[in-house]
Amino acid sequence: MVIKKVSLDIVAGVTSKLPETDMPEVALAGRSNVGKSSLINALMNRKAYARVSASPGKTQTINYYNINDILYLVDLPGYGYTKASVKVKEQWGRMVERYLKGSGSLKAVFLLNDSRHPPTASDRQMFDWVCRSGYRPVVIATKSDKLKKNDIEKNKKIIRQTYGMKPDDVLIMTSSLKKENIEEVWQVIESVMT
Ligand SMILES: Nc1nc2c(ncn2[C@@H]2O[C@H](COP(=O)(O)OP(=O)(O)OP(=O)(O)O)[C@@H](O)[C@H]2O)c(=O)[nH]1
Ligand SMILES: [Mg+2]
Repeated sequence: MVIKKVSLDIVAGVTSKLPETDMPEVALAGRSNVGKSSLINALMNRKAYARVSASPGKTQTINYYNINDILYLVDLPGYGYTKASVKVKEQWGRMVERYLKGSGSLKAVFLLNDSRHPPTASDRQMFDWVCRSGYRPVVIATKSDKLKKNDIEKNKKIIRQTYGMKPDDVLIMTSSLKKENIEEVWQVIESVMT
């Protein structure tokens, strides 16, 4: 995708009504600090348009990034932030559930997973949630620059097994820092847009 124009069009808070958009949406879900905002920046070919957290749990809103007026990349707030209060966690769950159930334009949900670690219980819950909502799971493993070459295939296998992914389910190892496999992620986005 040649990026001609990006803009943060909509910021939806925990209690706000979610917008009905007229462009396809691809959402990114994952634990706090996994690298969602960084991946969005890499996809948009911008250094720091989406806010990257120094401290986890920064993105507490659903942010809609308009790409070339043809697509929204939707940055969902991170889950699994242990320091968040029970109330915040509940609000998070309700907001994301509302989004997954309610968005008429949602085409795919990308599940981001740190490439160094096997999926956690909350990752697996999110994975099941996405599948049950009728979406094909697409797993994006992040921060692959932190892995030794030898561990790439090994960790891919562990992630696949832990989620119970089917052989034709997509898993892409990425590094937003090194811009690795970002084009592959774009190919998946483009394949689900129509
Ligand atoms: N080495 C490396 N670090 C990364 C990569 N992607 C993200 N990070 C770092 O991981 C931290 C979290 O990144 P974010 O993109 O803010 O993560 P997030 O998932 O948006 O976090 P929340 O908004 O809190 O849910 C930051 O310090 C990033 O610089 C990557 O590909 N490689
Ligand atoms: Mg973020």
